[in-house]
Amino acid sequence: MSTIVEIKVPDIGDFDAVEVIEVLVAPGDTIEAEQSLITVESDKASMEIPASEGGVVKTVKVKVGDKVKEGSVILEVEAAGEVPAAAQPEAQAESKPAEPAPAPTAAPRQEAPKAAAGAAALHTLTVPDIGDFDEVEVIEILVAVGDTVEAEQSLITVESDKASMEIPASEGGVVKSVKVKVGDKVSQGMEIAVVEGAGDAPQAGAPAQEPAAPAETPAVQPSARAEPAPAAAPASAAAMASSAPERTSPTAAYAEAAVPLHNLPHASPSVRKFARELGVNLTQVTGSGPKNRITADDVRAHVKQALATGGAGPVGSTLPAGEGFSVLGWPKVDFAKFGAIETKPLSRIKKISGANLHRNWVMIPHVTNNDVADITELEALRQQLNAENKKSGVKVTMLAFLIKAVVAALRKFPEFNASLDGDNLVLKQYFHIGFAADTPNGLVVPVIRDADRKGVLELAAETAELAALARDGKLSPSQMQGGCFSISSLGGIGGTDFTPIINAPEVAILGVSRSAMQPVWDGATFQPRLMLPLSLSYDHRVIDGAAAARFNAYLAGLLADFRRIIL
Ligand code: CAO
Repeated sequence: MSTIVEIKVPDIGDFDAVEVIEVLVAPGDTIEAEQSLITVESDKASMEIPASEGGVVKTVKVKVGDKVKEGSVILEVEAAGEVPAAAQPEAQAESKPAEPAPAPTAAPRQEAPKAAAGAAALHTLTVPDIGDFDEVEVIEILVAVGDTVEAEQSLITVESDKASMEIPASEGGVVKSVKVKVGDKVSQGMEIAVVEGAGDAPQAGAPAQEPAAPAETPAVQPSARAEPAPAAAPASAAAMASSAPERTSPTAAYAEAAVPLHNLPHASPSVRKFARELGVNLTQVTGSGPKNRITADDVRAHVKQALATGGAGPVGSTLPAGEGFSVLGWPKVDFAKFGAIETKPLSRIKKISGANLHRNWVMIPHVTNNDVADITELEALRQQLNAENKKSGVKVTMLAFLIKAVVAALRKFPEFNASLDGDNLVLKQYFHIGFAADTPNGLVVPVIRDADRKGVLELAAETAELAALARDGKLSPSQMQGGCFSISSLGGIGGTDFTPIINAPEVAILGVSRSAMQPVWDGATFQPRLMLPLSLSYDHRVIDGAAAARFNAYLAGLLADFRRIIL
């Protein structure tokens, strides 16, 4: 036989009118005892209210935005095989958690060393009684060393899978040290911070020390804190710790604080957990719920948008706060509406190089310095060498000269032969030079190792060999690794200038465009000179504009008079 049972809000302390921010079940759902039914939230804590028993949901009596308190009916369930209706109140009463946990309003103050008038003493602020569960995770530290905190000001936010609450200071003072960090698990009595309170003092001559043991009884509390806290909170018991039908108290969280709330994103514990699982930084999610609360759908939409924008969207789990990019989703257009189309998948190389180029373009502050080199003599030399070496089969290319000249410039300007590693610059003492090679399947960058130890002819032979391997798709991974600096030469094709994208973790790249005969003023007359455009893109975090201009001018000087390379 089945009976209809009302499930009510249990004892959540002596405050009322807590707002429902989420309804987690719907008519027809089969629920189990301890399953979360609704999420309620005050200005400082949110908690999920569990079912006192299971069954099939017949009607839901609350909606988002309603205010509820102890005894408010949340829903009616049909409990199969239950006792007759007449017995319900008792049955329900029995299922209700009986032992409310004490409120975490006031952490017992620890005894300070005996005071000397006028000096300051150190007090350890600990986690107060937050119910009989422990190991609750710290998700936010709300104070830092040097901050002045007041009694009842929130110090940290802790969170279980079902509730979050802020833990207040039992007394005020200047924060001397913070004893916990995000991710730590805390329970009652554990140290949160040490504050130095004016008016108390350490023993004369004694260095400021942290108190050793908690006082037997709570210290006299400032009046601001004397406000009685709600005795217990039902949901949180089940909520914070486990499915055990015990209650915990988010009371401190509900107490009035002397300071404004910190910027904890407004979201329920389950949404926070969901976001953590997906690696979503909630500070980058826009909430669509009441008071901009972030819902699970907001998190999903955020992830979808990030995926649609190729990962450059605001899923910022790997980016520090504030470094994410919030951009429009990629336009979805039905091109077939406008004419005939053919859809072709990107090549594997294009997919890989595209993702790398995208990251490098977005994450590196690029600046490009453009210069021109007079290569009239160098080109004459190249042609002469090729005429002389016809039989050898090795064609001397401009690229080989460029590699040689770049190595000399890297020696002179070592910060171009470097990589960023956090706050360090890694300066390389080897000279491995990459060059972009155009292949039928897309761009690849073979690397000439130890280019400083090779002559122009050897460099020409090796670039030709690697370019052939690249075109045949036969480069091994090791032939594309370890580069210090890259050259992208489009000179054989055309163009006057372009902005090459830095090949991270390198810090600069040289783009070479097509050389052209140009009239150059020699002080008396215009001379026809073969001028080669050099476009040097550099990572402005590492290289200053002046250094880039010097590097490019030096390089142009070497190409104009290659004899200088031996200097
Ligand atoms: N100005 C004028 N002519 C140039 C020149 C320049 N800067 N560079 C090369 N040339 C000429 C060469 O002299 C050659 O002419 P000849 O046959 O008459 O001697 C012709 O252009 C073709 O040169 P090449 O391309 O065979 O040889 P290379 O050394 O210049 O280039 C390589 C080799 C592998 C760099 C090239 O084949 C290539 O793939 N370039 C494209 C690189 C690229 O895609 N960069 C863009 C990356 S970002 O998308």
